[in-house]
Amino acid sequence: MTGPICLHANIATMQKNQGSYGLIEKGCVVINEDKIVWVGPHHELPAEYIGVTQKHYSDRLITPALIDCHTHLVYGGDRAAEFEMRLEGASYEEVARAGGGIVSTVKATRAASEEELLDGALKRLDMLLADGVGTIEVKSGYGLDLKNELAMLRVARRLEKERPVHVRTTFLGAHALTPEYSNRADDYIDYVCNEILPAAVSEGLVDAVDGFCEGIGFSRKQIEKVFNAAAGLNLPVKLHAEQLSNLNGAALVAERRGLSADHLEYLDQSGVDAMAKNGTVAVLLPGAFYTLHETRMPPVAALLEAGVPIAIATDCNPGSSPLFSLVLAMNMACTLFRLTPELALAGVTLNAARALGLEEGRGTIAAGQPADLAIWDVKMPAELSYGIGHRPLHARIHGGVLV
Ligand code: DI6
Ligand code: FE
Repeated sequence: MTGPICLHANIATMQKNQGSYGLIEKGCVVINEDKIVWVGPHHELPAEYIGVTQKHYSDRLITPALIDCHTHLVYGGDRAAEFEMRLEGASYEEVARAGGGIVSTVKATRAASEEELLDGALKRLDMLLADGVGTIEVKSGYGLDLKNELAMLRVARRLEKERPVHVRTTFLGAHALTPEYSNRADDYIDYVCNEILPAAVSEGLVDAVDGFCEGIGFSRKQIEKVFNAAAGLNLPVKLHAEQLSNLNGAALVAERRGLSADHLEYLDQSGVDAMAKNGTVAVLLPGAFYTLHETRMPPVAALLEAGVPIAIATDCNPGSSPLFSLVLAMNMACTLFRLTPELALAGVTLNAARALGLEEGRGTIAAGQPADLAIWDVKMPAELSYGIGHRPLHARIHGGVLV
């Protein structure tokens, strides 16, 4: 790239204390190499940027590139047959207890080569990128032994080399119990803590540690052990909590000053308070709510009242959320959970950045931030959440490069 470039458009900076969406109508964002160097109204453009290359997007909208902060993108096989079973009346838990569900994806994942896993993940990633995503979190959790958990994480890391995207990896060894360990959940947790996690960390494959705290997953006590292991390795934690029942998982992860508690349909006020006190982000996953015909709403009003930041993600996975569009997740968050479009956009930008433990300011358009931007074929930010099944992305800028 040769010198600064000035982009003209409507700009949703998402900077706090700048009014709704931090919106600047007829604004300019100046990028130089891979950084944003200036943003503001075009009539305030500093003299030094008047002579540089100008690009006019006229009425289009520029936002920070989107961040999908909760996905299970790497997996083998699919679960279309389970989809049919559930439509005939079986519940997600019944399918899981009958050996389907997560464990069936574990079988297919173990049977796949790393190249096959990569090919499948790239297909899904391309759909998310076409939707303006520039940063994605990817969890392990379908390998559930040393060899296959590491393979999943390696594939997740390779995505960053194959496509213009930032990848954060999360270790989810405590996702489900495989047949080798049936009735030996504590032994499996020891294996996770003493062998799989340390091996993944020593290969540099782990940015955070997650677990599934649930009747069909692991107990609080077991998750505590995993969190202790994470703390011993200086890794931040997050948790699938209160998705199908209330085991007080959100309070557990909050008390560990965790990055996020995710799902949260069954969260109660004490969980909300613990999250507020510790700055733990609530990651809401409307794709799973929708797919599982859930009727219990996450306590959005209580979260907002307590000042808990809310993020929105696809939870892209073959079972509970085969959702490949973060823009559609924004629409679902508005219609199903009654978020405002502004909260939905904050949920896939600055609050998603926070759920990943990224530096302060990530997910906003501000001087000094990376030049990771989405340029949309809409005039105003509410339009992003408004459409159902639309593809409003015009182009994306990643590290200062138009992609
Ligand atoms: N909750 C979820 O939504 C995913 N994992 C979890 O603990 C779903 C995983 C799956 O059904 O494959
Ligand atoms: Fe999940």
